Amino acid sequence: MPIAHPAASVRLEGFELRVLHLPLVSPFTTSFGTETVREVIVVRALTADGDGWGEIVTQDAPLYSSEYTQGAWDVAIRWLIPALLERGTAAPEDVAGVLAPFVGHRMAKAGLELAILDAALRAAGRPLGQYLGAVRDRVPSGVSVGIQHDPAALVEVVRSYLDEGYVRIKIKIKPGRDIGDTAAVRDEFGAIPLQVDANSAYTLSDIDTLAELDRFDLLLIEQPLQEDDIVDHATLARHLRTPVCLDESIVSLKAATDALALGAASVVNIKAGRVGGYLEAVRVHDLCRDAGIPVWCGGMLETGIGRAANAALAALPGFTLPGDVSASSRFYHRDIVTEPAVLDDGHVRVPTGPGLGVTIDPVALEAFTVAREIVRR
Ligand code: OSB
Ligand code: MG
Repeated sequence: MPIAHPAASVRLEGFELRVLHLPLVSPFTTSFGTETVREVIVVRALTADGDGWGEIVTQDAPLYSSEYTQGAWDVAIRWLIPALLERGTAAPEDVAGVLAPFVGHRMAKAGLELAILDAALRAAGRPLGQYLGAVRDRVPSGVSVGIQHDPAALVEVVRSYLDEGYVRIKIKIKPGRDIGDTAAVRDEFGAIPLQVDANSAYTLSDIDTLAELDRFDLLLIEQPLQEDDIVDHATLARHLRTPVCLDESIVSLKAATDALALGAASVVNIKAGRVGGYLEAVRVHDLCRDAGIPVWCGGMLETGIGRAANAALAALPGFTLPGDVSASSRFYHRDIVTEPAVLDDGHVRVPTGPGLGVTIDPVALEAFTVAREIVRR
């Protein structure tokens, strides 16, 4: 369902942007590289109705998507924030339209929209989950496991997450680290809910290798081919028994519509940053729900800000598969909110306080800040 009750406008006074460097508890390796520190942009909307917080989920380098920290920082300060401040007063539902003339930069737009959404909902005393249409008070928690030194090491890392209670395991794969890694996890743990994520590391010429994954009864294979390979994903899907799920390719409601029409995905990963905001994410959810396509909530190693918002989103009725909504401790020793997401019986709670329902820890925020800028009207 579309947003049932729109939020009231807030009177924008400015935005504070910060680049944060958060050390990861362990390196995170995907087909596109290894991260040891999470670089992320935190947004604070300064309004006459109170502050709101958002997160721009870009990474330092444009390897997962074309967006990256310095690009998002520049476009936000040079173009997006001035357009919003020029307007002066904005409801969360207005933000995408105000920013629509600027092509792309969806993660930057999403972070600004979230900050305005948080400010508006806090002012109205409304929780984000309720606003988005959440139907659950907690969401099943999956974990995304990076590529390890070897399959034996992967098995031990997976074991520790299963022991913590995660209800679904996703392992990253790449050419040469696919069949062996998947077999090792399947052989060790039997019929656990298991899926793989290739982050665009393959081409259609790898179809025989990808078909070998069919024997592992995976929940899905996520984004085997490149972002704009919609037709090739449809071709691949016809040759695999494993359901094909798209992540990188689903950059908007339109992209999702086209992918479903072509049969390129039988499952969709929804990330608010990738589609330009939580409101567009709800629209993708609604589309997939109407089409009978299961969705799940992806992650971008969010801080407590984005993690709270993801838990709210993942509580919508079409999110029928466990998402990458892990406990904060899966990535961080110390979060920037005072109530980091925790794992309880394999689930993460949907915050119930106004807006995001989390409180920023100003000391932690300051400790991780490496750059800060304020833009006022
Ligand atoms: O492909 O889902 C992905 C992290 C960064 C960029 C892309 C991806 C990921 C993850 C981590 O898999 C998911 C999480 O935040 O738990
Ligand atoms: Mg992915």
